[in-house]
Amino acid sequence: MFRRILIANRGEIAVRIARACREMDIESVGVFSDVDRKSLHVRKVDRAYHIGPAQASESYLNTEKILEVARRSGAEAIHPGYGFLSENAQFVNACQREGIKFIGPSAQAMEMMGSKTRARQTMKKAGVPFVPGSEKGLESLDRALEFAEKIGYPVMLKAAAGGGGKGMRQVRTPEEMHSAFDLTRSEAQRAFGDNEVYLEKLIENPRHVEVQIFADEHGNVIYLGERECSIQRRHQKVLEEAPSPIVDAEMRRHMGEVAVRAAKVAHYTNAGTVEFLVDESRNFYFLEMNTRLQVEHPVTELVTGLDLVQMQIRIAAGEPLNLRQDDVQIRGHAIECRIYAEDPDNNYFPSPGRLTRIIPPAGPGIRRDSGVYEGWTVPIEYDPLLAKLSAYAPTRHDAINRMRRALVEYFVGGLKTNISLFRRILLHPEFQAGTFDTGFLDRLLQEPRPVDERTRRRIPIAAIAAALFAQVESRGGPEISSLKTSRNGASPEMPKKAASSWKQRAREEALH
Ligand code: MV4
Repeated sequence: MFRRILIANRGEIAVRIARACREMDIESVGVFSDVDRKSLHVRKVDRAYHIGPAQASESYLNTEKILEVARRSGAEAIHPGYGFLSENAQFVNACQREGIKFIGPSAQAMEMMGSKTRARQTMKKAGVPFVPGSEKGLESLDRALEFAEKIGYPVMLKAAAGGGGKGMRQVRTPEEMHSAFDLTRSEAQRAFGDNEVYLEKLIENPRHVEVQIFADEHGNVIYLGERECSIQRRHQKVLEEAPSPIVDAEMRRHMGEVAVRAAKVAHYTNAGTVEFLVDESRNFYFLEMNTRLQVEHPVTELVTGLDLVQMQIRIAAGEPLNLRQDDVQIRGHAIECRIYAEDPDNNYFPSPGRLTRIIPPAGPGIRRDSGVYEGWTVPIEYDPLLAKLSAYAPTRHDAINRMRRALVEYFVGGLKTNISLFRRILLHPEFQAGTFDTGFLDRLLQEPRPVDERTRRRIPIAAIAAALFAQVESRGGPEISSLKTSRNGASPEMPKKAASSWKQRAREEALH
């Protein structure tokens, strides 16, 4: 087993990996940029190294700096987390040249999955169902028109180097194809440095269901069930659950076996996720494979009882999987909410700032994977994910109610969060029935925001309290001003007018 692992990431996922390391008695080495000097992950690792300015290209994406820290710290392996260098095949090769183990798949498997056309050709060989369309790139508009005619409109034009929703476009008529072809091609060139595009039949109102697989370096591959990820917006997942409400035991086995076949044909190793689109008749199609540990891995951990990060580390160290497919059991139901510093009144725009107060939920069946702490300032430079809140219960119904309870308990002060959005999702009849698709959240956000009766009654009270607070604060009352100075670390000032401070105090008491 490794003695020391470098965590090439930040925030909640770096904290998550440090936790696995500590449980395995492995030393963890962290890295941080200028704005992450006081980040939670820096406090959770055994030691941490400064790697440069906030801009990711100069720090978390800087291969040379990361490898230099690995050498200097004596780390034997690197865990990339998600994002940043996690799906960079060149980085995997660079690690190998340095004799440092990359905790993830090989560069070859990563490259193959990075090209959607190569992945489709491989899946075809393995008999994995994928969305009907072209397996090769389309070099000209004429070929695209010809092919679209063959599979029938509407179609989806996609960049071969794309993924996660980038570089794709619906095309509903031959007329639309003319502009769409050139646009998608030049977008792909700009975004990925590769203008290869291909066609797929458009699946209308699909669901996004993904299967977690694990492959060791001895040819053993298992699946750990699926995650339902259709609650998303602009290709950013917002809420995930396991198992999927539309997948029964038979479909689970079928999808799982297909996912294992996909991994085997790609000579895949370590943790991977096979993404499927599910159509309205519950047919499923291979979409792409994510070659990393995913944000939403906790829901799989909750329903399987396994530690996915520990499994990744064991596999990277050359150990065989210590469980067979028959040992994997899906038990209960888990839901994860991604708590972001976002402003619901400003189209969920990032709302970073100082966290003046955090009162976290806890109690039965609640798990919180947080990357922040009270008093810390959320930097504007990165994804403003504060925490992932997960609820686990025997049934989906219980998990929904447990999550609702936890969200009521959760208090985050100092910045805006998307917590209120989850109340709406969890109470929505379509969500509760489990009949939603990938368009659900956009439709929900079109609806006017409901104000429930309890909130409505509190609006005048809140307005009066806010007016009084503003009044007290503008007068620089002693209670408030001493709070302010002590917060800044200076010694509190003595109240200037002792007599009026009693009046002030009395008014504040009355407010309670
Ligand atoms: C599709 C599709 C419909 N038909 N492909 C979006 C993310 C990328 N991984 C693939 N995506 C889609 N591909 C065909 N042939 C619809 C989507 C899609 C989607 C997929 C998964 C989750 C959310 C989505 C939201 C919009 C579109």
